[in-house]
Amino acid sequence: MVKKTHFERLVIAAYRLPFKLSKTKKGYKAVQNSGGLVSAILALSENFRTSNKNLKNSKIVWAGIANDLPDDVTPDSFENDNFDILPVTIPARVNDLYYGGFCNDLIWPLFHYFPSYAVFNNDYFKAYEEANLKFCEELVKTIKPGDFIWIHDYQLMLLPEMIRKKLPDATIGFFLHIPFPSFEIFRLLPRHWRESLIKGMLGADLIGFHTHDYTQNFIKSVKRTTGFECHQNIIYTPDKIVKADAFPIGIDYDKFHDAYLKKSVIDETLKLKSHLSNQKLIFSVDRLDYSKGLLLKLQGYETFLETYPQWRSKVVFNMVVVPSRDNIGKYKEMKKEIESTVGRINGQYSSIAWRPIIYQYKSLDFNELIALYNISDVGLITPLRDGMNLVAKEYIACQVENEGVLILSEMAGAAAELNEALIINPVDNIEMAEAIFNALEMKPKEKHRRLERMQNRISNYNVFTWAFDFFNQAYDTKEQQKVQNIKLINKTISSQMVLAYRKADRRILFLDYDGTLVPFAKYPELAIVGKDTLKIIRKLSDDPKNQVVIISGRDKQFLERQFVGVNVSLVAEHGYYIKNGIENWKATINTDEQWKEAVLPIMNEYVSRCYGTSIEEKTGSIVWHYRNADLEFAQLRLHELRDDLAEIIHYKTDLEIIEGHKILEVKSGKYDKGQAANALIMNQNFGFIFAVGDDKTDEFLFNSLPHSAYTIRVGLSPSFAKYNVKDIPVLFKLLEELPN
Ligand code: GDG
Repeated sequence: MVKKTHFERLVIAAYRLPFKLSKTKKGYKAVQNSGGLVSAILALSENFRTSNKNLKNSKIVWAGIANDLPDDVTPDSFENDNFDILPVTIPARVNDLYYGGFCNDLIWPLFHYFPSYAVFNNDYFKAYEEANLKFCEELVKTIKPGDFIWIHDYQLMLLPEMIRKKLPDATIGFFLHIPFPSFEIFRLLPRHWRESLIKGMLGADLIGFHTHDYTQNFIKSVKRTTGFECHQNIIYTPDKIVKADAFPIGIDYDKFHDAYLKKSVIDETLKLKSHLSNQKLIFSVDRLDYSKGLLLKLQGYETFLETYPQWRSKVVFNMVVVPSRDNIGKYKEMKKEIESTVGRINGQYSSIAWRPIIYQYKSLDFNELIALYNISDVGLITPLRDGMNLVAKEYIACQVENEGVLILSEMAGAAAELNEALIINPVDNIEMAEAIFNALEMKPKEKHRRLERMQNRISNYNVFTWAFDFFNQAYDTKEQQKVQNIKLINKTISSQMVLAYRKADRRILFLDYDGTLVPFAKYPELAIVGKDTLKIIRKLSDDPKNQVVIISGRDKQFLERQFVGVNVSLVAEHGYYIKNGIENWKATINTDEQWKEAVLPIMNEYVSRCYGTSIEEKTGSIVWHYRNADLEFAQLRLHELRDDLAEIIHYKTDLEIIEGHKILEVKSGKYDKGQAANALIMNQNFGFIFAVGDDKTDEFLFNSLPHSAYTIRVGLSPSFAKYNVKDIPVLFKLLEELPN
């Protein structure tokens, strides 16, 4: 899977450094932190060194927060074999508002679907910006051309755009380790914050999530927040295309799968077994957090003990809770409640010889963790929400000697891949109790069959496949951007165009109106041509060698009003009417308007069925506008409307449906902008033909003009046009350059 990955340095940016410093007699020593990302990148650095020819000499630089360092700490204190550390320091007060506030009091609860826990505070956002900026400043000092910059998680969502502004050509990937919530949750953020977060992430070339669902949620939020066009999982920002995709993080499978052979693990396993007598073991390990559903897990286990008394004294539940943030009120209370529930259940069901729950509030060392994965009969992983949950995957990888059963919450990202686990809803204590019973009673053959499938999957898509898949897709996206950049008008192309313009004795310029000369407005009547734009057009149209044609879907009257006193030709209603210079309007075809009687009632029905939509009636067409509607809902209605109209079109064969920017239009007769333009250039000898537009209807124009024409699409969408310009201001610059 190495393919295109060939960087010399992988630059990681994550809130937490992979090490903390511990004081020794000689000074300070870097001690590895635990956690999913650290293990993944550590495994990757080992893989670069030992098994990857392309990356043998690649370095990993890791930028993370290193606050409150003692004065005697030097950069050497961080020295280690795997990474070059780039410490980022921010004032403690800012860090509290940034990390404790915006990240953990707002984004964490919101993105884990606990909106009532979310705290909205303007100072939090300011601190979030400040901290991201600090990361950016430190990173741009060190980033070199050719580096792969990989930004991780919800603490750094503004960073991709910040780096992009300083280093436009950098290769930047962003990965979110927690869920990306549905738009209904995301939109709870103040408008400015959510726009900043989305645009911040879109600074990357590639944005990764654990699951397809999170990716779709993100794309919907992009559409709703920015209005950028998205096709499947490609987002067309004004600057470049960005890809969003699912990359379910994997584990270092072999390390977990083969760990049972290690002497230290064997010793630990024997020790644990000696305490268990013949009881079956249920095991769980979670950080103390409300997203983990710890109390509900206890309730599920209690229901199991109640419902299946035959299992009492034959089973033990070892519940490990890893300490976290327990100096904060909410966490402190949660811990108390867990402990009192454990006490109550143990109090109710214990006998002299048996305690149903062994509760531990601590972190385990690696050998102990593996031994517990290894000997337990059931892994009980039941978060209320979890980006992925690596414990579930590690548990599966460790089922070698004593094959166990995984019970997994459907709310964990891991459930998308581990669907042979017993999947449960964590709030349903009856379902959880049944699953525990079924797991304990499951036949070895069935356990083996389920495990085999899951093990195959996670050993194939392991942490290395995950990382290289991400790198390769990022390089693919870069390639796609290059293809587009070739089409983007650069200095050379614009100079050629200016030269061709000047050489020609007769020229014709077709300019679309909405989205090309005038940005879209909330209501069509508000999209009025600006003074500066008129100046540019006048300059072009006053040249006797030029014929300037405004070519639009708008009606005759509107166009006339916009260009009073300007020497332009007008094409209205997508080519239905042409006004050639000072001549009168001419219709290009003859149709009656009877067809409208069949179409109008259907369109009206859709105005009632989709709030915010409206109808515009023109001579040759009827338009359904949905710019001001809920776009997702309107998309649904759009499909239905198309289906309803298809029935009419079936027997009225001269009717046509066209779709443009947030509109669906039904027109009668075979005319389009391409035919209108050809009527204007027919039998004439133009040495320079120029056409610009931004919409699907302009594609007819681009497609039908002679090959020598300079055709340009505004925006980055794929097009028949020869070139793209990123936005209207770039087009105006070009139009200004032509006559000078
Ligand atoms: C984020 C997302 C996503 C846990 N307790 C002990 C211990 N661990 C190790 C496990 C595992 C890791 O920590 C925890 O896995 P998570 O999946 O919860 O990872 P986080 O980094 O906390 O969370 C999560 C993840 O990122 C990766 O993208 O899956 O959804 O919230 O590796 O083994 N390790 C040891 N002792 C413990 O007591 N040694």
